[in-house]
Amino acid sequence: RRVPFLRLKVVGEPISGGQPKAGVDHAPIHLVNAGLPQQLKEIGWEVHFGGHHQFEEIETTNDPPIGKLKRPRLVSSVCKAVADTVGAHAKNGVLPVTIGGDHSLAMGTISGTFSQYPDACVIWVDAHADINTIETTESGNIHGMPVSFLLGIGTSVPEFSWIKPVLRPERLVYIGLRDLDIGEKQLLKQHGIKAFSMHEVDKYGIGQVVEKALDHVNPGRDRPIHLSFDVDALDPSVAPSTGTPVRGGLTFREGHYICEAIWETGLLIGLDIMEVNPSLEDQKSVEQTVAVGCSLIRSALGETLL
Ligand code: B3U
Ligand code: MN
Ligand code: MN
Repeated sequence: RRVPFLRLKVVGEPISGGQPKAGVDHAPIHLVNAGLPQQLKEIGWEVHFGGHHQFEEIETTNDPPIGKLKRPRLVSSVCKAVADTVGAHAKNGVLPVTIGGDHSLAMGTISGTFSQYPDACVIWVDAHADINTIETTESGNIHGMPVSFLLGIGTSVPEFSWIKPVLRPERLVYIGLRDLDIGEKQLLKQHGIKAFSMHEVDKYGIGQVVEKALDHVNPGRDRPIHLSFDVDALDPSVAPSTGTPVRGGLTFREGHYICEAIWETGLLIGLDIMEVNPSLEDQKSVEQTVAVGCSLIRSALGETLL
């Protein structure tokens, strides 16, 4: 079935609280200035750019760590606001496209889309599993943890109690993994979560990997799909300006193929492009990474190759 969306909303989220490096909060403005809204209009979308969220009202001066978690109240309140915005767009039949910001935002975007599509599945494209719990996190950076909150695993943190465990382990699949903490590997095994690491991408090729990933989370090709794409899944030679680059990643085409194949299902109901950081590396790298962010979004939204 085709998703009957005619419009989409680009939600720019200038947030960096889920990780330590400044600049990732400026990605939305760069993608918008690079012409993303116009590019999407040219491929037939009615684009409503929601503007850049302002989070001044959120108290950040007194935000001591909870356990190891850094900036927990800031991250939680921003994600809650994102969940409400994305949820409202989904409810209005508008496709929410969220430009991060860091990947902690997915707690908000996925909570938002699942409020409208509880039977959806998630395809998480990333070098990292982002599934640390308060027990397993070594860095305390919340962008390494959103999946555990969405699954409701690990000791719950009252500040994040608004996040409902909307995601079931069998409705989640990863593509592109290559940098996991020991605790994360155990969590993946323990919960039987399917992952296609770079090893599987090499072994089967990206076409087979996407097919197998869909067979796992979406065997009848009838569940709505939320695609959460961390640009660090791409090789650093393709997307250099990101906070935690890991060598040996997806090629330009492999990344775009994933987006095209999800579009072809006709089931896309939510899209995140996360972790572009325009203050890292030189200007050429920034322009390249911003351009890749834009083209991934266009591919996921049906830009035809021919
Ligand atoms: N697993 C590590 C590293 C990391 C996760 N996500 C990113 N980096 N971008 C952590 O901090 O939890
Ligand atoms: Mn990530
Ligand atoms: Mn990552």
